[in-house]
Amino acid sequence: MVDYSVHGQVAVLEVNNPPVNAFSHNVRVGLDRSIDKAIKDTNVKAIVICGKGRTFPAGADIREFDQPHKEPSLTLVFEKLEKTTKPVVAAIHGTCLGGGLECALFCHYRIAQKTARVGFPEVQIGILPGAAGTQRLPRLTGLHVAMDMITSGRHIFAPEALKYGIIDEMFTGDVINAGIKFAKSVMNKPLEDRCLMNKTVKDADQADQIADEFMSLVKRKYKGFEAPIDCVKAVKASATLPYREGLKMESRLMQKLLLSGQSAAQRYAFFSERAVSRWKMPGGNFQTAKPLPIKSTAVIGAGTMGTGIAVCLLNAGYQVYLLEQNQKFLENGVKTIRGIIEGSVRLGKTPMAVAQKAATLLKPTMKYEDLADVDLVIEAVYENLSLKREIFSKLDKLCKPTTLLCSNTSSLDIDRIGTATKRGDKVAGMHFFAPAYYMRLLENIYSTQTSPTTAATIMDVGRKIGKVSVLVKSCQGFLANRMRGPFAVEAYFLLEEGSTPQEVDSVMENLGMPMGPFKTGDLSGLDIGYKIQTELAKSKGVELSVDSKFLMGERISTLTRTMYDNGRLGRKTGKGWYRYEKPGGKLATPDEEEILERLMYSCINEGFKILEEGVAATPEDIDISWIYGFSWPKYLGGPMYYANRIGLDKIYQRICYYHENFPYSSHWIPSRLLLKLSENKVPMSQWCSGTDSKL
Ligand code: 3H9
Repeated sequence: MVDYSVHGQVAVLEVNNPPVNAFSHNVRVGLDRSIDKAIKDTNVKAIVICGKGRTFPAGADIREFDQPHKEPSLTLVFEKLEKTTKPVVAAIHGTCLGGGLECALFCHYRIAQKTARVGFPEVQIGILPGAAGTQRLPRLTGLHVAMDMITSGRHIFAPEALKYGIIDEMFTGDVINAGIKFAKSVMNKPLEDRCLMNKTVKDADQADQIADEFMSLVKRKYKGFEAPIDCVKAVKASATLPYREGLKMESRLMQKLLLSGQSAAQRYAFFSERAVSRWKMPGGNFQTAKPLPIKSTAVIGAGTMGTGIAVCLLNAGYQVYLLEQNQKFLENGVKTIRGIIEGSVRLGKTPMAVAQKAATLLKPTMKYEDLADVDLVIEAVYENLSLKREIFSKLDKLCKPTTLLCSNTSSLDIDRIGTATKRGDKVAGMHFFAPAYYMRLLENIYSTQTSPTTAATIMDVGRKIGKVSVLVKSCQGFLANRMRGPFAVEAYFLLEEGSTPQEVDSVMENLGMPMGPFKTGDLSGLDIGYKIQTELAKSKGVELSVDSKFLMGERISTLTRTMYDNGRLGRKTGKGWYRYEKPGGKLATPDEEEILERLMYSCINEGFKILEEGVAATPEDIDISWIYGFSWPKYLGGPMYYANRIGLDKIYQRICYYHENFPYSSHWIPSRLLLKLSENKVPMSQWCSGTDSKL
């Protein structure tokens, strides 16, 4: 776990715990012993700590947080480093994060490869840097930088770290050689001044002011999250309390956070985000299928979605043909793309070099023939099956045989789009969420024809453009919108029964969602729901009227049509739910619990159906879709995680209750899988798709 070697008078302690050299219990024990050995060896005059393989330790082992603590603690081990009379150098490469950075802050010197990153990402898993990080970083950088890094969790590259004094020197080339060379240069220098615990915080006199500034910032920016608030308190303590007292405060806050439900949910989200990349589908999985190389791409349609998708592809270095049907739409699209990229450069989110390259990669066109040689086409025209089929049939005829043809449809059946071509195996869905250049979720959809190679390729493209990609089976609405369906529909029904949009929104916002369903509807445009409803009716051969309350025996809301007919399409027309007259119904206003249950339990029920049918392979796929597609708060872990916390028994009973009361809403028909899982008390780790069910 820690490789020990001596090079002349320098002992090298190389942490060896792939993939990220996390400080698990074995590593702590190994490091402790290696430090003792180096201290005892009279030939050794200096010590270098580094990581084997791809990185310096990236922190404590997060998987151990759910287990009983085993000694030695990180702080206990690290303190030996500062106390020794031999200089200790942290030689950093890769990602030096969390406990890894804390380790480096106990060393007397820190040097880093130019491409290395350092940071304290603990806040993102609902905790704080609890091995003295909150007390030591401010002693190096001052309060302002420390508050910023610790409350945001952002990683910084070596040049920025050098500017703040977090590292002493940058190097290029081999880590061990650089470490040894540096260690030799400081071998006989006094260490007193290099021990951070002896230092004071330089801007301590402004502690109140800086802490107040960050407290109001984190309360606004990370509404509902507990950890950022405790990070501010702990960092402030570095300036207002003696070192040892500050450590006690840090430890108290860390224990509190570790036991909080929020941290457990955020850790679940961390591992789920990684788990969804291990996709599987009939005939293949992430291990058996290899992605095809993709260089050039095309986006069809330069509207809101098409331009957003083009920005994602351009920023990742793909060539993009942007196709529109007339010059004016095309010019507007190009203008939008430039505007988004320039705005992102101004905010410091996109480097200038990337933006300049993107400009050369964009190829606006009105000719389908220009797409003949591209490797991947993403169609992003409006939701109309016959139009999409027409486009796919045209593409099939003119594109080279290996081109993958994908649709950004949010609801239409991929099988029915694929049958318009003779290459169903190369047709798939790539469903982006608006705004596409910002939202992290990419829902990739396979049909009965799609090959695992196509799935592997679009999952790979998703990763390269920085999305969290989830692979799901095609069905009406796919995973995200299908599960969101009952949520939106119940919200409309509650209005018809006397609630106000404000009431419904505030219940969901109090739960932790950044926006309730009506504010979200105003934002994305109320015409979308109307078009989906009309398309669905059309596909069933039904003509809806303004009074239609049922579609094929299923209750529907008349409000969808009313809003559309009145031009209340949301923010884009300046009026939507938030300028809509209150329905003056005489029915009693439902209480908050009912709002919460009807919105959440209806979609949780759908989630279990999605799992049962194998549309999603795991509950993690569902939760990650909600976190990155609908901004579900990570500290609640996702709707399926939330259901597990509430208890499947209770959820099932309430779903039965609503089913009895609302027999014309099929989304209340209880999921069979939910019943089985609740009856058999199956732990969440074993909820899986129908075909794999161990029941
Ligand atoms: C901490 O340090 C607390 C202390 O302050 C105080 C303690 C008292 N533990 O992301 P990847 C796994 S808290 C366990 O796909 P990349 C990960 O699940 C910690 N496992 O790679 C995945 O496993 P699998 C503070 C971890 O190259 C595999 O490693 N540190 C940990 O895209 C590869 O990960 C953090 O929060 C861990 N700490 O990104 C850093 N880290 O293959 C969290 C990773 O089975 N980690 N794994 O799915 C990261 O941000 C990224 O993993 C990193 C590499 C940037 C390092």
